[in-house]
Amino acid sequence: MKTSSEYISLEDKYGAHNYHPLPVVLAKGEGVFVWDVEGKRYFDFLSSYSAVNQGHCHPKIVDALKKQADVLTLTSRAFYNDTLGDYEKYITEYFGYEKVLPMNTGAEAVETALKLCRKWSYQQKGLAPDSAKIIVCDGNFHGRTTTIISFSNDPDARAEFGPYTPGFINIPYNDLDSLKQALKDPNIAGFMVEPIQGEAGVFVPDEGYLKSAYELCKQANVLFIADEVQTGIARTGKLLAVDHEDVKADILILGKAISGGVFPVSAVLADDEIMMCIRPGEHGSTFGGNPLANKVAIAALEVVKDEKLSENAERLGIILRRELSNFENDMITLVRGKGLLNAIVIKPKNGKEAWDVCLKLRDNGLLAKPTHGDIIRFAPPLVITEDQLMDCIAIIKKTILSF
Ligand code: IF1
Repeated sequence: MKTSSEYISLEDKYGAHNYHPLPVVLAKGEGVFVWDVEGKRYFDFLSSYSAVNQGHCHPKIVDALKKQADVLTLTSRAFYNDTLGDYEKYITEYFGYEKVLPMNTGAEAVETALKLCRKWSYQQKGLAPDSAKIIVCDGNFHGRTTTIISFSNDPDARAEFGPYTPGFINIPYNDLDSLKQALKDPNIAGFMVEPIQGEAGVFVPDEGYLKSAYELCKQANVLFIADEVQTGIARTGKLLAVDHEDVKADILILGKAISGGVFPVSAVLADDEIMMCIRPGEHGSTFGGNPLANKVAIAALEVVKDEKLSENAERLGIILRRELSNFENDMITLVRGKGLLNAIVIKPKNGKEAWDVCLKLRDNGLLAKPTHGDIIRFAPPLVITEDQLMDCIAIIKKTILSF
């Protein structure tokens, strides 16, 4: 058994330096807890960026993986298999769409949605070839492919990866006038938006923004595309974040917790008029819709319902934001979020900033990570109990007061 620092050195020497992880080496996960190689236990307040909403190593989901792994793991889509049809029926009924296109990562699902939207605009809206434009928001994060970072305005995500894919229009987030303006362009095919901007720092748009944006798109015959990779699967206190405003996206993008963090699974859902624009041989993926993914996703989605994770996230999120908003201190300048997708903004003190707070939280048994310098995301697994949440709030308060 190596020490934490030995594991860190291995990654430093042999792994690409495309991340700057918090210095902690994890070896075990169960529910809301993770343990490091020295056996120290932590509350996981990142949930692998909202991929383990059901808690680490949920027994029902792991069991589904184990069972299928002994039978049939991959057929490719060159042949049918006895798990895909059942999964497709289950997930389309679960979210209320006619069809699903199964992929593996969130970025692949976003790319699929963009391609689908463009196809629809040529076949159904009648746009001239190669003229389709898709509106996106400043501060977006939709993944790391070259097309997706082409419309990012985060220099870290974008710099030196050019040349960039054309056909995208950026507008400010949470700004209906700019959307109205952009929709005057007759070549708009779609509007893709995160119902809450995660990476930007958990920006919750004004009440009614999503509903109004949806209606503006309808009037302009433009597809409303919801990227719920991070906000979906009960994270914000409803099954989908768009459910808070009774919006049904034309194209729904899911990932992360659709598998409970047990296996890479993503999905694009739409009704036939849109989904049937892609014909055999025009899109796909070796692992998309594989038997392991299908069984794991069914189990993970059943857990969301069986364990009432949306209700739990709604109720405990209110407690978390109330406790942190009422907490007298001079470092937390803002608390925001919805359900159990929350963030605090840290004002540096004596040269100590969000990163230092996260190091101290780690020492005190809670793992979180800063995003964009001064923002710390608080997103525990949705299986957390009220008592555990109160313990975490005590750790956060104790940590902040220690500066
Ligand atoms: C990283 C955070 C970043 C996403 C939304 C698509 C994807 C993501 C709304 C792509 C992925 C991950 C990627 C990971 C860190 C994390 C993240 F917002 F969740 F914190 F980066 F912004 N749509 N988000 O949030 O899904 O291809 O990763 O499966 O790249 O550093 P993916």
